[in-house]
Amino acid sequence: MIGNSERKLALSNIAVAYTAFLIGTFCGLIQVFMRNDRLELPAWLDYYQVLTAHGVLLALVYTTFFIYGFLITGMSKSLGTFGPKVRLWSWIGFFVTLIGTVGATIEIISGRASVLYTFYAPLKASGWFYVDLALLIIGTWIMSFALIGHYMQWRRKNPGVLSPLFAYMTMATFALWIISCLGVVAAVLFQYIPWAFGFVDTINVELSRSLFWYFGHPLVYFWLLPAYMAWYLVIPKLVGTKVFSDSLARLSFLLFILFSIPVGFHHQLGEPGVSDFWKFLQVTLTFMVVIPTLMTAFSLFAVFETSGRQKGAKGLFGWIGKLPWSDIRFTSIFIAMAFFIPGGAGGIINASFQLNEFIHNTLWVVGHFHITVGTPVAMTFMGISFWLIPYLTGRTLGKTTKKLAYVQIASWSIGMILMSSAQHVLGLLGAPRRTQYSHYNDNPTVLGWFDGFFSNTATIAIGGTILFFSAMLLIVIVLRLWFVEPRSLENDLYAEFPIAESDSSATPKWLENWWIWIGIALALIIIAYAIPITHLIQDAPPGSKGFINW
Ligand code: HAS
Repeated sequence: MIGNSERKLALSNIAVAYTAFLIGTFCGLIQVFMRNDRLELPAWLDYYQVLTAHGVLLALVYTTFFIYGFLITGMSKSLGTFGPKVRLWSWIGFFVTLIGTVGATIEIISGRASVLYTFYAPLKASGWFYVDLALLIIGTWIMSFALIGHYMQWRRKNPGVLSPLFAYMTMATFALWIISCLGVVAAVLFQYIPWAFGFVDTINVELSRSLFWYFGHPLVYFWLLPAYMAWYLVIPKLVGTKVFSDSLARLSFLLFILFSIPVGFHHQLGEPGVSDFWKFLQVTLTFMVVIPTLMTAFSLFAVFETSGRQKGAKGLFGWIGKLPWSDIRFTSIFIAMAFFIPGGAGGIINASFQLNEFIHNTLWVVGHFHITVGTPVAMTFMGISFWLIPYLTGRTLGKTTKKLAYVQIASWSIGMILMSSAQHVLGLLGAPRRTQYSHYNDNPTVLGWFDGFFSNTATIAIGGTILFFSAMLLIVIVLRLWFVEPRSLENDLYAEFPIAESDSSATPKWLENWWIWIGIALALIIIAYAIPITHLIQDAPPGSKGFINW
């Protein structure tokens, strides 16, 4: 069992995560009905307010706090109890992140920051919203540096030894997070805050978006990598085998540090101000990110097959029947992984220069992120919650809760298939995103969008409602695991932290020489960004005044 302070810290992070999840999913329910013109909100609440709350609370707040809850537990489990300094700074980081989160949420709910989670200029929020965002990021940095300190202490005590895989992956995730946040921190401190408080009149819009996406794309891998940690480390344990290859796992995380940052322009392919060459270069690097992803898929299939064959599976696919389907911790994460196959394929379509013209700013992209962050990542976090909360509260996952968990995972999958398929199809037909419902004066083409099996108003609403039901079920499960379930007994399967063995005896030591990898990452970032960012500053068009929609 981990130290008491770490336990409380991890539980505090998870509590904030699920509070954000509760409010965020409720906003999602309101949204599906509004988008279908089936719901009229009271005068004090509008669509963009709800959409901003939904995006920020689920994509940023739920994920971030859950990730820290998971990583704090895993770091304590794999490297030992935190020292007093690490403990103190982790708590300080937690509170700073929390203050930023609460402040930003108040600004959004009070209608002073209806700028969506990408807070694109020239839409302008109140200055305090940006201050709160800065606090949120600084808080996560403090927590990250506290854990980095814990890791460094361990390395000092164990010279020349490779760190446990969980700790290594955590460090790679933080390297990615800290480097990528530099872009958004620069934009918030030097562009948004002076502009929103009226110290300057205008903002360089394209520069602010480029700095945002410098951060925004690695952000999606900051969500994904902790899910990958569960895929690499928890899944082999649950199927009764080892990590397929320690060096492959480490290398794939390193490749994410290298290739996930210098690629932000693939979110701006339709925007002026950046020449085709730089967009092309970053699109090429985007495709490099697919390599560690496919290495992960390969390694997982190898784990499944090895475990199946050990249990006597025959034939090409006999191993499928040998997987532990009656273990919800496994089944939930397996389904999450399966969703990443169409999710990732959609990403490759998005990143293809010409196809991006077709899908950019349509509902297709909304469909894409619901089957990437909304399922592979979120459902992996749900699967982790089924054992992490019992592990931290000292309770067990009882029979009734286990049944509820199966219903929850099944309903999330069905709801997501319905809603995201409808969003993909509607996007292909031309339905825009980031806009409130519009019937475009009943234009026949627009009405035709809603004639299909998937692409009709009912599908999104039914899918969204099932998702909301599933989300509420998850809250019930979380509460049961926290307060209601019986205390776990010794050797209780559902109250352990499952980490598979990883044989690092043949792993090259240079894989843990962070300076080399961070150096290469910075070199790639300079190659991909230095010249276009200089152009955006030197040849900047007149800046834009802010637009306030409240
Ligand atoms: Fe994306 C837009 C490109 C992955 C999230 N993406 C977004 C947005 C979000 C998001 C939130 O190039 C919207 C941002 C906004 O508001 O404007 N995305 C990619 C590419 C990948 C990718 C190339 N995205 C993600 C992940 C996300 C995420 C992961 C969240 C966690 N995305 C884009 C582009 C845009 C974009 C453009 C901008 C669109 C526009 O114009 O606005 C790649 O990383 C994907 C690689 C993945 C694969 C899949 C491998 C499969 C695996 C599963 C193995 C399964 C097993 C289970 C073993 C190639 C690893 C077996 C199961 C059985 C059933 C057998």
